[in-house]
Amino acid sequence: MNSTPKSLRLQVGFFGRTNTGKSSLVNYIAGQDVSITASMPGTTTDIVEKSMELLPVGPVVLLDTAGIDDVSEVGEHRVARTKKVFMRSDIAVLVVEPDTWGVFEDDIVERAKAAVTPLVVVINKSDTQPPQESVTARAGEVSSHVLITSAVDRPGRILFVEKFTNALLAVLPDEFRNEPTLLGDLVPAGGLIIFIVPIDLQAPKGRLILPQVQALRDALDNDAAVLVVKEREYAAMLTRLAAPPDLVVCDSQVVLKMVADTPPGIPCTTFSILFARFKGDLVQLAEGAAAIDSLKDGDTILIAEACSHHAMEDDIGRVKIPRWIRQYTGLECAFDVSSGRDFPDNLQEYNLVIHCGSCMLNSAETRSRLQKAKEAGVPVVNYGVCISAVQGVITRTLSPFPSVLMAYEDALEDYNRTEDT
Ligand SMILES: Nc1nc2c(ncn2[C@@H]2O[C@H](COP(=O)(O)OP(=O)(O)OP(=O)(O)O)[C@@H](O)[C@H]2O)c(=O)[nH]1
Ligand SMILES: [Mg+2]
Repeated sequence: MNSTPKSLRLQVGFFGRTNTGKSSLVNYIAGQDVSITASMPGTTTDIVEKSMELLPVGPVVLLDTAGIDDVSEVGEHRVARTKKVFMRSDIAVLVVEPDTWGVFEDDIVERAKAAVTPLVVVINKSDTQPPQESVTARAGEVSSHVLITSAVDRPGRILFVEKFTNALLAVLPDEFRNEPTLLGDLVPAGGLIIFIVPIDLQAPKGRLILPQVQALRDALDNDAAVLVVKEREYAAMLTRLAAPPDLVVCDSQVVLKMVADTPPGIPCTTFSILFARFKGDLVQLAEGAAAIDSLKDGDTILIAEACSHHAMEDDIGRVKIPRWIRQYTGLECAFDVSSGRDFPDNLQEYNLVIHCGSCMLNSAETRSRLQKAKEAGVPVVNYGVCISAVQGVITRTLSPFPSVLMAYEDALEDYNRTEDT
């Protein structure tokens, strides 16, 4: 991530009067305190930048600015500096209070128009009062993307970040509109990736499986090199390299060995996680993985297979995953299995759905199943992400995707909180 040059990162500027909550909003989106906030107007005196990965938009820089209504002596300099940030912003976010829209807001709108910078309006502090009609009306006139929020509403954060990201996606300038890639964005051009591919009895004769071939192709399309190795030779191979690899990717079944053999600091993940991200499902699946930690004795888990197959001895879905869940949680849960085209209608009766890698389903079908689970309020995880979780290495395998990791950790906290209450 850090090797993405700043100019390739989408720059999102936050503008508005002093005290509207620009800094609070930047912190809210970043999920951490990067900018100082205070009830006193004029708190932010210089530009504060936060680089982060905001999926599925990609790498972004959030730019927190000083309020443009600062009339103090030094205020003039600050205002001048804020106006400069305007020139740098690819997208401008105008932060307003529920009851205030005046010349300063209009001024920002004019600047955005003049610079042909897309504008998103955030009406903040909605916990203090509902937005006035005049404010929502004016906001709606100047932007088709108006979000109402409260930067102090912690439980509402994930939903807001999703809405905010969708707004950014909707107004994203073309040059930032990347085709989704499997892994090309995770390594610099000329980088080295190691694939750890177990060749066991289940491996097809004489070839690699399609996801591995697709990942290989994606690496080549992005001018990276790939070294393919079995898990047994991996550690020895690492010692032969002059520099550490930029990324290591393994089959979920050997994730524990990969993490054990990979020195900290080298980003590593699994094919399953790469594909879940590629299809746009990773955040929901990571949140589903967090639910494993709050399972209780007697909970019922649905193992959902997309294709009907003969269960093999030591079958991953029917045997291994239930065993790992038992070992990881120390609980006795009940497992139901559904297979084939039909996804049960009684999802709300389950405490967790563990879905197969859905190699037989297209993205639309996978997404509709995930949506169904979301509507039923049931956490859902797939085999690959689940394996990382029950092997206790998920924070490592999600580390190449900071915003996903954040969503996972937030979900863990949320589950803990609901348990406490
Ligand atoms: N109730 C409520 N308070 C908020 C909200 N957002 C921010 N605040 C509070 O409003 C005050 C100002 O927030 P800041 O984030 O510092 O505002 P700012 O726009 O960055 O202000 P300047 O840096 O001075 O321009 C702080 O006391 C925040 O805690 C919100 O959604 N609801
Ligand atoms: Mg501020």
